Amino acid sequence: MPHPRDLHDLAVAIARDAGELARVRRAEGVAITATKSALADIVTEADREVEAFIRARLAEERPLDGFLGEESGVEGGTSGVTWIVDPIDGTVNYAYGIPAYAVSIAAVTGDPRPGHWDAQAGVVFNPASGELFHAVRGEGAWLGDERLAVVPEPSPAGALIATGFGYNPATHPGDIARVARVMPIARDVRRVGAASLDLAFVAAGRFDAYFERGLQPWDHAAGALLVEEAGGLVGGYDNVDEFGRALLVAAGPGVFETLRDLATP
Ligand code: LIP
Repeated sequence: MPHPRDLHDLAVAIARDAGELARVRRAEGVAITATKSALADIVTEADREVEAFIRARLAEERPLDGFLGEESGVEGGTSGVTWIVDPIDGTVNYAYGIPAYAVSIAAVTGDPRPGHWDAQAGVVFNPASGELFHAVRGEGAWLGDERLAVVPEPSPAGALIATGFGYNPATHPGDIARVARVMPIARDVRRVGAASLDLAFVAAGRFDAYFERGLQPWDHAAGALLVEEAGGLVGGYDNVDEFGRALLVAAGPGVFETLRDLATP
């Protein structure tokens, strides 16, 4: 089994190059090429091109590894390592030209399902800001060379809490009701539009917490490792709503359980 740092170093190198490709394509102009689960669930040609770029680089460097990507699906491997990739997380932001999108790459071992895998390395890179968040299991979470730490306990003013909403309009009433239940412990809420950046911001102490239902493995695989390596807690996967959407809660230890309880169901 490879050393997690070797997986990390490969993920960082690929994320930087993939992010630059995404940035260049954004500057050239982005065309929406298809919709997926709902009209609002879009995919651009850049999503597909960037994922193909990442997949090819990983196959070249580590041909026996598995792969799970948002745009091209799953391919099993024999090495015990699976790469979980969102080529452009925050696709709607990307399409609108909002500089809040990220390349998210995680290397996991074991069962490649949320709550079951063992994340070994993760990278979340926002090419618009140049911020590269990264972590190796057991070696902390970092923004560049800066060590990250979650907010251990929210201030008396309340927690700054990020969340998100699904693409299916039928889920929105329940999502809004969930935010209303959480508001009594919040000083304010934020909606970035990219789960990987929400999680990176929790790790960096920019948010006290984040929660969202309906995320895909590639949305959170890397960001969840950042939060855990920054001293935070991530959970909720076993809590599934009537639409089959699992809950994800990421927070510092001082607010995690309270938020998880308020965000359920
Ligand atoms: C997005 C997430 C975001 C969520 C959106 C969507 P995508 O991922 O990052 O947090 O609210 O519904 O799932 O589609 O941009 O890769």
